[in-house]
Amino acid sequence: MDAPGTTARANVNLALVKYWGKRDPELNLPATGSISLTLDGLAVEARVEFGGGEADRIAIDGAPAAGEEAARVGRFLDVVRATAGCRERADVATRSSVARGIGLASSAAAFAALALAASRAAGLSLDPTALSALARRGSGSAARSIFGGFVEWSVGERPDGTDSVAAPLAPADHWDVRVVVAITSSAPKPVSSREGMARASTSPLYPAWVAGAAHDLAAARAAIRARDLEALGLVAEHSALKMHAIGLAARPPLLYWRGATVECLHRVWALRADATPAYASIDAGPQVKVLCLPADADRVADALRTVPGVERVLACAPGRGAEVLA
Ligand code: 2P0
Repeated sequence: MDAPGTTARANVNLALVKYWGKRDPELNLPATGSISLTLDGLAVEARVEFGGGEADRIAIDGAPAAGEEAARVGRFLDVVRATAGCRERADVATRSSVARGIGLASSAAAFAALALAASRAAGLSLDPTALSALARRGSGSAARSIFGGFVEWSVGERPDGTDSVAAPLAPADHWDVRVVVAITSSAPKPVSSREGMARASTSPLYPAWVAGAAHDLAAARAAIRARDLEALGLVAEHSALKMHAIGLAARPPLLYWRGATVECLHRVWALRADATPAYASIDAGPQVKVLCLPADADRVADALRTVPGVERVLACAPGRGAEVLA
C-alpha cells in the first residue's frame, strides 16, 4: 500500500431532526433516523499518511493528541486498516475552523474528513455510501457530513450497520437558507454526546422520542422538498426541544443549556411573534442555531448578538459534502 498521503475536508452539519440515542454504541447505530443540513464554512481538514513507525502519530490543530481523543482516532484508524487489510501506522494531522467540544459538531466534520482521507491514503476507493458507513464508526453524525446540502441518515435494520448510512435528500443549491449560530459559551461541554445518549435511556421520555421519530422525519422530508421554512423550522425546533427534555428527565439529569441559551430561545420566539420566520435548534452544548431565510439573517444575528452572555454570532449557508483536496 504505497498510496501517498491524502488531505480531505468536510463541513459540520446541523441536525434538523436529531440523532439522540443508540441501538448499538460500538457501531454507532442510531435508535432513530435523522435529517441534517451540511453547513458551509465550519470545516475540518484531515491529512493522513500510512507508513512505518511504531505507533500512530496524531496531531489535532497543531498539538499532539492525547488521552481519549487520541484513542478514539486510533480506534477509527484500526477500522480503516481492517477494511484495507493493512497494518501500517498512520501520520494524522487535522485542522479545524470550528471550536472543538462545545456542541458545534466538530467531530462530525473531523470523522467525515478522516474517513475520506484515511480510506484514500490506505489505497481504498470507497463510494459515498461506504464512506458514510465508515465515517459513522468514528462519530455517528459524521455519516451525514459526507454529503452536502440536506441529508438523511437511515436508522437501518441490520445488526452489522451496513444499511445505517446517510444519503442526500437535496443538494445545497436546492434551497438557500441560513443557520445563524449564537455562541453562548466556549467552555468544553461537561458531558459528551456519547455519555448524554447513554443517559437518555434512563429518561421516561425516551420511548416517546423513539416513537415520534418517523413522524418528524416525514414532516422534515416534505418540508425540505416543498421549501417550506415554517414547516421545517417547527419540526426542527420541536425535535431539538424534545431531545433536551429527555435530558431533563434523565437520571442523573442532563442540561446542556446556560442562561443565555434560554434568553436566545426567547429572542427567537419574539422574532417570530414579530413576523420574522426564525426557528431554534440546540445540540449537545449551550449554543443556539437559528434557521431562517437569507434576507432575515442580519436581523436574526443582530437580535442574538444583543442577548447578554452571547459571545459571538456567525451565519452559515448550505455547504458541500466531504472532498479530497490533495
Ligand atoms: C445530531 N448530536 O444529530 C445530534 C444532536 C448532538 C445533538 O450527533 O457518540 O458526536 O460520536 O455517535 O455524533 C453529536 O453526537 O456522537 C450528535 P457519537 P456524535 O447531530
